Amino acid sequence: MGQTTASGQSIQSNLKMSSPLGVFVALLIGLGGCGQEYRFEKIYPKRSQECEESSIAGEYLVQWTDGSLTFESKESEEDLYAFLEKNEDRILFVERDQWLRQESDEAVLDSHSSSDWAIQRIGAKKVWDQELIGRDVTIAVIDSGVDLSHAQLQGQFALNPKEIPNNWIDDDHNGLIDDVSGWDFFDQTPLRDDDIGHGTHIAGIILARHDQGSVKGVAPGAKLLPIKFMDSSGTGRLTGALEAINYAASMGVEVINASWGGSFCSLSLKSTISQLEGEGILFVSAAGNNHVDIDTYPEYPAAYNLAHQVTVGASDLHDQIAPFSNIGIERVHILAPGTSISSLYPVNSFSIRSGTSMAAPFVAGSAALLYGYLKAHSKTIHKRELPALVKKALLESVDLGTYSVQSSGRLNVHRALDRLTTLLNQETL
Ligand SMILES: [Ca+2]
Ligand SMILES: [Ca+2]
Repeated sequence: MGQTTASGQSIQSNLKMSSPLGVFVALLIGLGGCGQEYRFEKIYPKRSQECEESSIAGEYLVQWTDGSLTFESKESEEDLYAFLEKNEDRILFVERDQWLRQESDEAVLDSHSSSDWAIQRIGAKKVWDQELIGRDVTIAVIDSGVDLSHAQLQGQFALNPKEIPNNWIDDDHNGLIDDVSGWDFFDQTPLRDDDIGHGTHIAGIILARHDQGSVKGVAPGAKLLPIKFMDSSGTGRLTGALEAINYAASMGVEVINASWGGSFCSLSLKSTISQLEGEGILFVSAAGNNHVDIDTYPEYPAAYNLAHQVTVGASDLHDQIAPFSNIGIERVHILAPGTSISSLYPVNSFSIRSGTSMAAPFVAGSAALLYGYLKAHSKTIHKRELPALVKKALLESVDLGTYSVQSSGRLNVHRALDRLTTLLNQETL
């Protein structure tokens, strides 16, 4: 559990001092002299135009030496320096809070969903035909919320078994009252809705029921943990994203879908995502829509290139890279359909959207199908090994093209399942 300071708000965190972070912090401390200059060395990120533009004035994350993370609001830099001086020995670093944003264009309303070109393209039906639909797998969609009333999402939500609904009591003592099905970290309330339909569209791509409407989710047997941190403008705070990631991990999800980005400089985002590997969680991130090479112009979390992370660019109907999609031969791993995607929209409606935001959930849903297979067929593998195994199967089974991404290809989940079974056979030999 996180530490709480007089003015700080606790964030649940399992953060331990990983060695690169440790080296970095040691370097920071080593570089520092004494007095105000020393304290300034603990403030991250350093001033740069990119960081300055996305930073939120007066709002900070504090990484304490005991591994906990808290928020602090400071009206002036003098207040911040005084706080740092007072707690000098116990603070590893202080980071400015930042804005993050969604990775899709505006939704076009659709009277009923029509095109399912994308689901056909990735070969999902051949996996469903083997009765693999993502059973016993939970996916967190960390986004703008979700339309809880949508007919195609009924019965698809992961429930917190230890929390009794609507009794104003935090029955499971996790600090959140009545968090029965996800949480809203923007308003700090139980999740109610989705202001902009972004999270609902993503949820539909991943696991819309097949028996209630025309959208076919990739993994209709999986469960959804909807976590909100973005508001009606499609932006959210880094602090909210960190809380959401830690909450998803505490609820035991297998896959996290992160169709947002825009951080140019965060220590805490990387260290928090890094912790997921030990929990067996695959982190699926949208590559971003700026039409840049993120190997050269990195933005995060897309460009972290962690072992348990898959970063997804968007392809179109003709299997070309979508004109808006970011690329990167090292840091973007795979393409998936991301233009003119039909999916769900609030309230109980449909829309068409484009963006790498839409490509990531095809991979997240496909990963859920593979996790479902592993849960059913291979119980001996340690959970820590699962994300890298699923990632390997996804990347080594792509439909190849001449794309500037690590796998040089576009997602094919049917072939990924074949590849996974081959990899498992090799392991047992
Ligand atoms: Ca609770
Ligand atoms: Ca309760």
